[in-house]
Amino acid sequence: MLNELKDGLRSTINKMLKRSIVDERAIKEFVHDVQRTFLRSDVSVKLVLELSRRLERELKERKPPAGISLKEHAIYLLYEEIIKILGKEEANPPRPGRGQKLKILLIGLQGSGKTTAAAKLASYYKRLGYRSILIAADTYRPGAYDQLRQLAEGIDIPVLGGRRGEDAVKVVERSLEDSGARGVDVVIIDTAGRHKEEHALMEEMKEIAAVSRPDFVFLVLDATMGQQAERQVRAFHEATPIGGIIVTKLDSTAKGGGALTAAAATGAKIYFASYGEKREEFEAFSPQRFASRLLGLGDLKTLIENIERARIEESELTKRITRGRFTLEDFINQLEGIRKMGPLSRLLELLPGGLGLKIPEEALDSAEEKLTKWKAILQSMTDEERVDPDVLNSSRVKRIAKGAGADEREIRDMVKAYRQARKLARTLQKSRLRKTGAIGIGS
Ligand SMILES: Nc1nc2c(ncn2[C@@H]2O[C@H](COP(=O)(O)OP(=O)(O)OP(=O)(O)O)[C@@H](O)[C@H]2O)c(=O)[nH]1
Ligand SMILES: [Mg+2]
Repeated sequence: MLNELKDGLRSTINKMLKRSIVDERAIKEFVHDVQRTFLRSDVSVKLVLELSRRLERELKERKPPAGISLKEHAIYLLYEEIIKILGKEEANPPRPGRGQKLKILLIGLQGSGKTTAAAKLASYYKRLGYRSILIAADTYRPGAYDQLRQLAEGIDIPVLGGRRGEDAVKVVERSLEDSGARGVDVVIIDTAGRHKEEHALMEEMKEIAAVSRPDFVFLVLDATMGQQAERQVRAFHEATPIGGIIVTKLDSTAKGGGALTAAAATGAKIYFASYGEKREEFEAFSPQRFASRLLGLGDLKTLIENIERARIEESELTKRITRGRFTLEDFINQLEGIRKMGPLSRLLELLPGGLGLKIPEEALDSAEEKLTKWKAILQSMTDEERVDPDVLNSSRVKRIAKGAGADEREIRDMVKAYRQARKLARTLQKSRLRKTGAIGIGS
């Protein structure tokens, strides 16, 4: 599915990975390639510009975590941006509560794939162990009922509904009554397609929504319409508030990127993606999974996991520092983590608000070099001393030095570096209290 987009993104990535130097020009070219690929997939110019501006800025300002190269980071940032334009959060498809009957209404333009999606949805719920029933409320199109019936037969789902020419609203009312006696968990109502957003047809759809009182309304959206999807989602939403979107035909269009991003841009969530006529070619939609697949996650999985872990470590440390809970032991433990992600001064750069705080360079350098020694020193301290090194006097220092095989001087250096870091932690904490603002690194 979305082969053009996939190919475009992968060749962009491969080009980047092959580079020996990533300079300003390389970044520009990378961003440019990304732009071209998305525009070809009919993603709106506005979204593409937003995405590429953010990508370029992040590439220049955000340093890669330790152990991650600039080009790998570029790919990761692209992954993050794709997730952003796909809707960020994963949508959890509605499920019937205990003893509840979940009523789902499908609406959408003619030929968008409602009937096919209705059967696929029933099959989805069946796999989860729910009993579904389908209601054919399309009384316009000849053979609509039979089409649904045929699709449902393969998955052994009962179909209720009306024949051509009947009043669709009455059909829905009657079928819902019938379904009441059958002890089902999920009722899926397939409606007639609207030619376009015509007033009269939208009115009938409203009426059907009024009598069926659905728990959830899905708009079925044909991906071949590309970025036009945005207008359509808004028009339908005005007539009947939409709970979520099912995007279909992602297999048969080069404009799928446009449809997905335009739909997500309305704020409505995409719940399912359909990429073929077969029942299996339909799945719950996850921006993360989708972005991974587009970029060829097979190769990038470890990279993404590494970066995410590094990000979490950074934000954990920031939290501790800004909370001002920062014992000698924390200090040593965190130095270990800092060593993995680069100098502490880097971490401070990441802090929001441009606090402009700096730990003296020597303190940092010596901390990095002497970390092993310091860990030994820490081992030789009592709990009391670790929590509050202020209790250290010369006889204690002598004792520790002996135990750790260190110079007394080294113990004093360590405590000095710790005090500086603690001071910084307290300053940060105060400034955070003043700002009560966000501290979310990596969020
Ligand atoms: N390639 C492809 N075809 C699909 C997909 N979903 C549906 N179709 C096909 O699109 C055509 C229309 O699908 P329907 O499910 O009948 O669409 P509908 O919205 O119910 O149509 P109306 O009831 O006439 O409004 C059928 O030929 C389906 O097989 C998909 O994800 N990929
Ligand atoms: Mg239909």
